Amino acid sequence: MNPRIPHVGVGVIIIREGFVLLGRRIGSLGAETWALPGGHLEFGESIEDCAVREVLEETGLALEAIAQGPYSNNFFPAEEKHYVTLFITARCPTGKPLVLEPDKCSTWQWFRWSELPQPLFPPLASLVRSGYVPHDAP
Ligand code: 8DG
Ligand code: MG
Repeated sequence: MNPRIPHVGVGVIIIREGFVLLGRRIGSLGAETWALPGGHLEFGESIEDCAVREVLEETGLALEAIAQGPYSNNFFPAEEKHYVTLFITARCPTGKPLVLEPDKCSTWQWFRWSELPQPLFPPLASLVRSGYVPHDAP
């Protein structure tokens, strides 16, 4: 991938009973940080389809009530990478998140927005700094 152009990432804010789902990243950009499920937008794909696909690939969970969220703009100086992250909000009332890509994520856990773990993946850290709070998950 050409590192000298901005890339589009999708981050999915899955809300269940006031908690949001985060995974601990391993082995790539932002290793050891906590991130929303998500990934690269594929060529020709809609943002919503990307959210559904990435969450299914990574956790096995099926999304409902998918809605557009805010965005963040992040430059990663050490890696010379630049991502614009488009956030999506969604519900997922049932099902246990599975670690389906163990080379990319070591664990999934539910957190309250007011009690997020550290360190956060920079796109999520930017979102928190912006003052954004998901509906029904303060
Ligand atoms: P690749 O194998 O094609 O390189 O990527 P992939 O399979 O799509 O990797 P991924 O782990 O699904 O996507 C991770 C990339 O997505 C990550 O390196 C940067 C980008 N990304 C953002 N924002 C967010 C986010 O909030 N959460 C996640 N999980 N990935 C994000 O730009
Ligand atoms: Mg992916």
